[in-house]
Amino acid sequence: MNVRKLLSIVGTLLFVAAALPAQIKRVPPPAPVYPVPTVSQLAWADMETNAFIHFNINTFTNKEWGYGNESPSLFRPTSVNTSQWAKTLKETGFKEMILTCKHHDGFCLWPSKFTNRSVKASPYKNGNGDIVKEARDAALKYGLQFGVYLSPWDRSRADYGTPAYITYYRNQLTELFHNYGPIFEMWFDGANGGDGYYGGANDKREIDRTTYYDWPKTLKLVQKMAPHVLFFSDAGPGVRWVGNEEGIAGETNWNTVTADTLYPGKAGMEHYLNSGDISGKQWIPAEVDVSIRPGWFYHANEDSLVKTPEKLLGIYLTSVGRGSTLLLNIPPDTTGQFNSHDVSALYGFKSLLDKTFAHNLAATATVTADSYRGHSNLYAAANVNDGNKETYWATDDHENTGALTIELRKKSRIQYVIVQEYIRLGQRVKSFTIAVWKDDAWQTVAAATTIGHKRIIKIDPVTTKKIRINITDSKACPLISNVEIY
Ligand code: FUL
Repeated sequence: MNVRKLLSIVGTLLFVAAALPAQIKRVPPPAPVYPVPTVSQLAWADMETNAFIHFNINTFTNKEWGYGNESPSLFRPTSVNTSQWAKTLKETGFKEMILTCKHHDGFCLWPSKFTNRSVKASPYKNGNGDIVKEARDAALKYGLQFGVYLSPWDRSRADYGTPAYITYYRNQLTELFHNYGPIFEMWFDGANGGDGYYGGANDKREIDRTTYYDWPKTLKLVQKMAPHVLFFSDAGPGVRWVGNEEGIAGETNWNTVTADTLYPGKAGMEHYLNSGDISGKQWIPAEVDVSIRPGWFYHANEDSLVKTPEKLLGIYLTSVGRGSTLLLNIPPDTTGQFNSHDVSALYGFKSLLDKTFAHNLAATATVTADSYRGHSNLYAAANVNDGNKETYWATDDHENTGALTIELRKKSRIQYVIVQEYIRLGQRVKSFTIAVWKDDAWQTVAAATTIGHKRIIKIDPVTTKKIRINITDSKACPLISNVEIY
């Protein structure tokens, strides 16, 4: 072998060696930006649309809040069919069903051994019925998660306001968690209105909401029975209230808050819960609870006021589309089934959703980035349209901005851009813009703040071949797991 040839081989080897490492070498993943979600919180975020079911004596008395003196004999549904609830929910895309096992009036939908104020004192199945069991079984049958709502405020109990009631409340929680699991989510309502029947006292009872319930002890009790259960309350610790009941998460929506700065009635609390806190110390995402009707319980005179599919799509965009999970309430009517008005609104919503997000133009697009982490394919731009939410585009550490360019197969009319962060390693993006290539230039068509689990940006319809997502600020290097375009 002559010297020339040898040098050429050595040169080639050196060139290959220099080019290879970035592709092959395992570039370390980005460090988490704390706090980060738990496994249950991640699963909850992916569920996106869940259902609330308000059903009890109020359904028959046409009230929203029972006073606590209503006779259990009023609870007389004619043809309860929890499979109809679960089947409808499953077919319209819902992933969980949370039932009001006991609302503020104290009537229990299961035959609790700690009170007579329950289905067992009602005409339903001659006192042998158990709606909680029927609902749980139907949820399991249709592959839905099951959640329970047990109102902390009880206007029926003589002992409400004393320590004895807290024992009663904990006994009931134990009963629910022992007999009706697996329970995915536990809903602690913050309402404590004051006046009530209270075993005949007919008075007004104020409790100190920060101390009376001794929540840390109650949560520990439940966690022993169900270690992964998600607790909803105004301030978490699993999921927080979104601060309104209109279906609207903040346009800026951090999954983080500092829960111990919150207390009921604090000025500005609703706003804080709505937007979260960029420097929050805990991961407590907002859940958007809203009813399909004006009220939470069924009232025949609201049949004409059931939200339309278009309205529900709007709510989807301001909840799921702002990085939250939607909890939509559908109240069974006096038969014990979802009313036909609500059922057709749900199917209408589902078909509108399917139609709106039918054909993801990004799936067949070519995506490039101005930079990507360590020049490693592990973090390349192509990860955002590979259909795998576990892979993501990332930039180098300290590179808190970056741009993704999505080139479609052909010029298309677009109206929605969906972006998702890889939140397993924390929520990062503070601001971003969307631009489209039009008239030989990039034109900015939207500017927004947070992304989180999912951000859906609706733009004025435009025909283009190229879309650019510019991350303009982030807490640390941005991690984008998914982009879709419709
Ligand atoms: C509120 C309650 O007072 C309503 O009746 C309903 O249950 C809603 C989900 O939460 O605080």
